[in-house]
Amino acid sequence: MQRIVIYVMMILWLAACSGGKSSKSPMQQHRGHSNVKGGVYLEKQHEKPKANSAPVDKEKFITMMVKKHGFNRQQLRKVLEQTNKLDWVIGLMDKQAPKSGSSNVPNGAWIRYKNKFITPSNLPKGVEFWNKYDKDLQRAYKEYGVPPEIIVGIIGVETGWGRVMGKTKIIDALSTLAFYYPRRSQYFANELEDFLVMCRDEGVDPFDLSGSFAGAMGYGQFMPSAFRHHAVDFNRDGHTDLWDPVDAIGSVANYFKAHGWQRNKKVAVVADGQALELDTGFSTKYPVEHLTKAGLKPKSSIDGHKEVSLLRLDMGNSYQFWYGLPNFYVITRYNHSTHYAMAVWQLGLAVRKAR
Ligand SMILES: [Ca+2]
Repeated sequence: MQRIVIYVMMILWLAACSGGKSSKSPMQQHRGHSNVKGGVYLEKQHEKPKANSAPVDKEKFITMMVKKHGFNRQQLRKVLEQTNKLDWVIGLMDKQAPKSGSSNVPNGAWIRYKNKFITPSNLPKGVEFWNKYDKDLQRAYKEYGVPPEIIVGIIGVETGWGRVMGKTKIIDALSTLAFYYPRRSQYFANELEDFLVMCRDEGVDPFDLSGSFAGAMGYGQFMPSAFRHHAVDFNRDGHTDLWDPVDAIGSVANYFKAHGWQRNKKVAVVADGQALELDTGFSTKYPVEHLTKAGLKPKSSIDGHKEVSLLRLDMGNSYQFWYGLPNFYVITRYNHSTHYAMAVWQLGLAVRKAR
């Protein structure tokens, strides 16, 4: 995952040495330590695998891990035997069923959502985070093209800049959902797979890591598959650690770049006018002239785009329409929601303004 040539690493490593680090992340505290009964590390074992693996079955999952990743069968079985089935996690998952269609009468849904994040008491916390990690944010902007306000916005919405990173043992959450939640068991079995590989490769006891009830980890709440594909060792200490704010900053930036973020391009542009008859949302696509005919006009340049998505924010007494540009869509790759993406962006801009 590290794509930086050696001399850059050395320069950055030297730069990092002058910085000084305060508290240890869970990964740093627990690296090389095991609290699994019987002293279990997830070591490799060379064993001939069986064919026909089906990860939703625990034994078949273990066989797959042995075959695909060289895990030690006995150790992995022991690890999974020590996990707890969390029925409340299944309950919460069921509550997150897909939402029904939105109403056509404004009731302030966007205002309520936004007010969870963009508040007078929250902004100084964002300013503090930004100031503390400004150098790293600038470096992420330089390397990945993703500006500080987007990274600050994501980490702010996800965890309040590291204040709320989740207290559920990730291995309990993921094994519960992988083996006891039929609706999405394959998805979570894949996440459990990536989680166990991460723990082994990073030398961390899987029972030492906590996160969200769905298994999201660290400052940016990466799922294990996002760790595997997009996490980077941004402070160049040889470990990729989502509980380290600097690694999290680089990882979020890398995630955005991989999903098509365009450097120095706009995110969305607010419009004059109303178009209540049109479908809205981050995945809609309209030729710009179609929206003009419908009565909308962007309040500033839309960077020459011929097609945009149409976003609608419920302001309480009325709707506000926005032209969504490709970078807005990229934010929704983190969480598939117009409200989410708009809150990330606007929170980041509000923190920038408050600095
Ligand atoms: Ca690191």
